[in-house]
Amino acid sequence: MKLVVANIQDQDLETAGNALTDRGFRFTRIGSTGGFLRQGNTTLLVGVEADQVSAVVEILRTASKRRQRYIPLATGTTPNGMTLYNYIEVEVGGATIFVIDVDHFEQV
Ligand code: 2BA
Repeated sequence: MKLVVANIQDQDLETAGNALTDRGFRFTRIGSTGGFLRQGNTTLLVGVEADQVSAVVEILRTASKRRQRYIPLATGTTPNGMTLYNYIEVEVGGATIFVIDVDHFEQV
């Protein structure tokens, strides 16, 4: 058995979740925060048999969109002490996916 750990953007959660449910995959969603942007995102945990991993990855690939984010970068200060910012563009997504071997699984 495998555990697919997937980080997706919150905006893609409904599409991804519906597609996984429609195909009969069970999953847990966890609210998470990206370390770089410090903005909310979602982590999905999907437990599947090894031969189903590619189907899950394909669903996530289809559901997850790439988007632009803009983050402030301090570039200096004005004479009266106000901080000046420039915004830099960062591309986020689709999905960041890890596939982990599961040593043991049971529901009691
Ligand atoms: P964040 O850490 O907030 O990163 C958001 C986006 O910022 C990243 O998009 C990437 O384009 C950029 N970024 C991240 N770290 C950077 C750095 N040190 N320098 C320049 N740009 C940087 P994605 O790569 O699509 O990642 C989206 C989210 O997926 C991440 O949000 C994080 O929550 C998760 N993630 C990505 N790679 C990961 C990893 N190796 N381990 C754990 N989580 C990861």
